[in-house]
Amino acid sequence: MHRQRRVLTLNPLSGEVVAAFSRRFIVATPAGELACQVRGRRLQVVCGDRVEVRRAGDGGVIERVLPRTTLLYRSDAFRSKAIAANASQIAVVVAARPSFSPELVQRCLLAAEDQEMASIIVLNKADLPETATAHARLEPMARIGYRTVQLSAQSDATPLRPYLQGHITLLIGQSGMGKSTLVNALCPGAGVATGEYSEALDSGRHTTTHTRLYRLGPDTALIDSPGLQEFALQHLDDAALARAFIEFRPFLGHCRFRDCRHIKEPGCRLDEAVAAGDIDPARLKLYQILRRRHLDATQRR
Ligand SMILES: Nc1nc2c(ncn2[C@@H]2O[C@H](COP(=O)(O)OP(=O)(O)O)[C@@H](O)[C@H]2O)c(=O)[nH]1
Ligand SMILES: [Mg+2]
Ligand SMILES: [Zn+2]
Repeated sequence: MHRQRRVLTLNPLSGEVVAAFSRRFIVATPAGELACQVRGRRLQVVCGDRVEVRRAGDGGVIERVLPRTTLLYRSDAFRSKAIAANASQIAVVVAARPSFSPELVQRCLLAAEDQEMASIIVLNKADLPETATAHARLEPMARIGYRTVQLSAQSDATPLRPYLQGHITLLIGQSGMGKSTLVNALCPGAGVATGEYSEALDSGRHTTTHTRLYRLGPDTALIDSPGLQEFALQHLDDAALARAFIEFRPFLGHCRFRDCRHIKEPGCRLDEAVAAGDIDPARLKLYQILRRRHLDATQRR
């Protein structure tokens, strides 16, 4: 007798990676959250990825990553690491205490511009008396057009809500600035651990150890990420780096030399724009510093 073999042909589940540990992931699917591993070594999966999952036991195996709209990288001289996929916006979180690095803020903004993501700066801990000074340190970025929202996540995070609607927003910044506190305020039930920061060291402790996505609505989400101490842009080549300075864009391609490096060559349009007051000299300086570091790193490799 011919017995028909029953083949289990379950369609793969599609889902969204809501938490990324080193090689383990949590994927939100229509059937609930699944603990997943990745098939093979080659497939790169990050928080925010939309994936196809095959069920395996209680959990699942990520078989495929769907095309990404954005992928934000951080890198140092030696390697690049993806932080989050499909985020449409970054919110760089800063505060008067611990002190923040305006250069690090700018590096985050540059990385976001490279991916054509929207950006917003959140000045948290507005209850602290030194907030006015912190605000003044953000002035150069505000002048270029970056929006700043000042609030106190501990008492009221609602001023940020209108900026989040319809976006997948990656919260990014140094430790201790209040990213996780913001998530808790905006996403009741998230229950993220937050950390004390050390007055002595003037820095935050790394309470957030992995990247995690929190849904606020069908098309709105927040991604919390561990604190950054460093944010290199080694993965951007010279041209991409220059374009990431949004206020340079109208001038690019108009220098006397086609291959102008914008480091004091005659007829450099960026130099002229600085002289005319259209570009902040500190921003051109930053470009030159980042470009040089990139060069050094490439030569080391
Ligand atoms: N004064 C004040 N402290 C805050 C505020 N928001 C967060 N904090 C504190 O800052 C510290 C670091 O917060 P956390 O959310 O863990 O920062 P993260 O490292 O950026 O995620 C914690 O002790 C928070 O209680 C605020 O609006 N005002
Ligand atoms: Mg945190
Ligand atoms: Zn030039």
